[in-house]
Amino acid sequence: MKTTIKAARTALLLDADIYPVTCEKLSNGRTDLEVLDAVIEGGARMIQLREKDLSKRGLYHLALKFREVTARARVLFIINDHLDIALAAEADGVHLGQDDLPLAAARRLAPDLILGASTHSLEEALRAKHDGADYVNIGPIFPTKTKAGVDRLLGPEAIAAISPHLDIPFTVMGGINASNIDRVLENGARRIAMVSAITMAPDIAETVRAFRKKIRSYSRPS
Ligand code: 3NM
Repeated sequence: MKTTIKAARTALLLDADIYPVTCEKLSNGRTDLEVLDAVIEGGARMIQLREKDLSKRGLYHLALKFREVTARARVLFIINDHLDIALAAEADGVHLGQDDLPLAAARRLAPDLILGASTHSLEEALRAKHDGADYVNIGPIFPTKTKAGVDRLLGPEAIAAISPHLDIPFTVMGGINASNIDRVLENGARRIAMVSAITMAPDIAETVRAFRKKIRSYSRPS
């Protein structure tokens, strides 16, 4: 049977453990492309290009380069916020916040893309699923300086409370690092999205390798 493009993308999503998210200004002088190379070297199977300060044109050109590298490495490539850029650059998916294009509209325009949604409660997560999300991110789990205005912390226990009600993959995010990753894993998370704990690391590839090993030391979700 011929594998559809959506099925191939979903298989990569299911395989992902660590989910690095870019932020060039938090990358200790390294470019997003250098960070990309390093996370791939460390074994990441999924990456999100998230650059809030770039022009749309600039983001599009960067996305083309990300597409080239991620296609070669067979890494799932998601773009934050911009469905049009995701389609134009032939990314694998788009990640949408609560104030972005509604998921249902994105789904109508892009049946083959992986749609991810930022959610901050069970209600938002269930609505996102209903509206066509392939995965949801649950956050913020811990305090983070990376994103302004996310001050209603969920805490790691929220993962155990929310996840039994979800039958789609979920990622967790917000302030997760080497000192607290066990607490999200103990509460059932198996796909972990991170900005600064990866982008600020002195040795990004080694850091990703260590996080992946840690995640994989817990059992995979059924
Ligand atoms: N979204 P760090 S928390 C981009 O909860 C983002 O929706 C969040 O960065 C949410 O890993 C967050 O450096 C920032 O804490 C995550």
